[in-house]
Amino acid sequence: MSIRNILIHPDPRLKKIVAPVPTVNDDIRQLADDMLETMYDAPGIGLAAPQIAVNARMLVMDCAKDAEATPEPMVLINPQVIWSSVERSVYDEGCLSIPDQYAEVERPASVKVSWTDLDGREVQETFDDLWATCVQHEIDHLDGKLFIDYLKPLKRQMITRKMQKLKREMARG
Ligand code: K2U
Ligand code: ZN
Repeated sequence: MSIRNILIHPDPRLKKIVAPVPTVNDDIRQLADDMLETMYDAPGIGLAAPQIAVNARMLVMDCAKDAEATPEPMVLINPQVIWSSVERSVYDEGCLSIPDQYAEVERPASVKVSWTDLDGREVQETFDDLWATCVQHEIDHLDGKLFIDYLKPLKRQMITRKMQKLKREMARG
């Protein structure tokens, strides 16, 4: 188990369309463990493999938000949206790769997703509310898309400049 470094935008590794996971093996199970540990440590409610610089089509999430709730960790390998609702919802999104920046993003309110689980079984589930927003946000990461790509160019540029400044300050230590 290890906590991995989370890439900060702008970074070309966050813009890549990542490769499917060929087989679910112990390396993938170890990666899922590291991703969940990294997500809970952030803290976050979702994390996609490219955010920790791993070129693998997989994501983890646990949107059981309140602290008392029993954790509901999910690992989705090679996820695909197979149905989206006509209804849309707006959520004030953030991103662990774009710290402290939030903006309203509109997405389908409900999505049906199919994926392979850690036992190599095909699973399908319909997500609503925050789970729907989160799973779409994470699947976007696997296609090199960030929530700021849904914003107007000026707003996106402003956020990117803030992140470039943050990275310069982090580099100075
Ligand atoms: O992918 C990520 O960077 C983790 C995202 C997942 C997420 C973004 C927007 C809306 C839902 C999920 C977040 O940074 S996790 C932090 C967080 C925590 C509670 C509510 C929203 C976002
Ligand atoms: Zn994100």
